[in-house]
Amino acid sequence: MESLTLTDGSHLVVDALKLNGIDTIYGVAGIPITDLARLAQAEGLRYIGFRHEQSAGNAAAIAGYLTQRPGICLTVSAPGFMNGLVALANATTNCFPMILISGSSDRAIVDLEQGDYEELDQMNAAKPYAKAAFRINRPQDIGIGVARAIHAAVSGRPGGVYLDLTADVLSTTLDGETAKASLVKVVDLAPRQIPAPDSITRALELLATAKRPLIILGKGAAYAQADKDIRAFIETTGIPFLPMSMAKGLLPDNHSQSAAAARSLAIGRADVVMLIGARLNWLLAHGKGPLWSGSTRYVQVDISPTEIDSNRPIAAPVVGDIKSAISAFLTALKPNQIRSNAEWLEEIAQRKQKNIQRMTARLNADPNPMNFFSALRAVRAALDDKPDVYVVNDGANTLDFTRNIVDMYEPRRRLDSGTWGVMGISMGYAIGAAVVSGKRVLAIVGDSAFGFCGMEIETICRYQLPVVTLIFNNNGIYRGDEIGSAPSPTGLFQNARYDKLIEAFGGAGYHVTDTPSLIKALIDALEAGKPALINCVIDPRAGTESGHLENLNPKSQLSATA
Ligand code: ADP
Ligand code: TPW
Ligand code: MG
Repeated sequence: MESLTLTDGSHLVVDALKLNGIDTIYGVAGIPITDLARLAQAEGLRYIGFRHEQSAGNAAAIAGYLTQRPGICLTVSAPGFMNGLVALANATTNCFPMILISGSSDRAIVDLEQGDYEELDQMNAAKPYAKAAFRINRPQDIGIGVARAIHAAVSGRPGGVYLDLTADVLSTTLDGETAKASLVKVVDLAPRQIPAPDSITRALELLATAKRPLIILGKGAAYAQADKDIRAFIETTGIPFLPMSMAKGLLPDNHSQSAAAARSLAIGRADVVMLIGARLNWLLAHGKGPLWSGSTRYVQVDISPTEIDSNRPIAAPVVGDIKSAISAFLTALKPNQIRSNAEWLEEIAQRKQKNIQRMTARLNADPNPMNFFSALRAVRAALDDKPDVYVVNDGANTLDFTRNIVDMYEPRRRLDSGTWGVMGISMGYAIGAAVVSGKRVLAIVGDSAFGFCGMEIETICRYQLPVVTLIFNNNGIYRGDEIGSAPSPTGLFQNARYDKLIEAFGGAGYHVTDTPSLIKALIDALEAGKPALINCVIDPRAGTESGHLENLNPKSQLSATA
């Protein structure tokens, strides 16, 4: 008698991921997914084991952003799942495709709340924070469940998807033939969404009436990988552009049409603004208030129809995927339909020149101790001939100053705290970017921001990833405070030697206090392409509370010490 080959749920999950071209898993092992992780590795998937699920999830999310395929994060039940959930919610908020896969405890016990090991109704806990959440209860449903999760993560507006695998499903066996037949290869991962032709005409007509048009590029535009067409549209129309933080480098920051160094003027004076993959959320002051002229009319290109009219009325919505939309714009654009306005470009150029001069003076000063300007002068110098280095950025003042001072020249090279302004993404994003690209990463992080994920330097050393972490160490959240009788709410350990931490794992630690040493440390570390941590001493008085967001910081009218 011919013996039946048997397989089980864990094998099927690995087969289903492989069949769909997924080659990496980011996770933390334990009951009930240890064997699944081992098996994945044995079957040729790359498994990156982290110290905390939040960083594993952040790595998966940024991998999804960079590759247009869902990044996979694997966690254990209840607490492991909850640790990963912050990253899942952050991915959804930022429109990054990822799938959080967690093992879960016995359904019968969980549903009656009988107190199982790591008991939690994970699927329902995930729902409010995910684009979709599914549970697989039978091994024969693994194929369809994985396919559905992949589609949900990547199609339309990308986001985080939760996939619950019960311990039972992972260990249940079924015969090889049935199992094989149950697998599903996803067809057309992210179907094109071609915008209606009349929406394109309407938008072009509005742009043609503009005296002072402006294009704002968001991370949706960077995600879409339509780099050439976006550049062609901007250069053909001559419209100035402004990149949102993670869209920096989509066109090089030194492009003559970049209005980045004249941001307030460009936004305040523009009469028609074309948003491409950028939301009118808090990062653009909701399109209201003193930054805006009040009479601005908008074109908005976005894949999500419900994004339109979310904050301001949109005169010309273009709903579709950016790649198809920009290609449609280029086809429909008539010669000279939109002609660049020399006066408008000149107005921007003059403001740019003035601001750049002011910035240059600040960058060239040599205060002792260093401030953010003199430290970032070193970063600029070190990155000058290395446009392919990924720059990850996490912190408050550290984030604001780096964004404004460090130019980017290639698309999708800048990865940062994003839509939520969340601290602690840096080590996960740095690992994800290094794993996906094999390229060097420079993570520029505040000392507080580093603390949320710092243990992942062990992960970086264990996998020998080319990640250089640069900590702007000003002894605190926003800045360092004088030590009083008790540590202040925003103060951190004074003069901490973060560089010694990485030495515990064989990485290179640097402790620098002046600009020339910082340039040298950065060049050495980046050229070595090995794990390194540069502890850069910044004047504790240099930062401002809440960075550039002082207006969002409610202050008590009563003195705390009264
Ligand atoms: P930023 O923070 O850079 O301003 P946001 O995250 O606010 O960018 O906006 C990104 C927008 O891009 C979201 O509204 C999302 O729906 C949209 N988007 C993401 N991918 C695509 C795509 N491929 N085509 C069209 N729109 C997209
Ligand atoms: C998950 C609140 C915003 S910025 C910040 C915190 C704690 C730290 C800023 O200090 P850092 O940078 O990193 O040293 P710098 O250069 O200004 O000194 N918890 C989460 N997210 C946020 N945003 C906070 C708390 C916060
Ligand atoms: Mg700090």
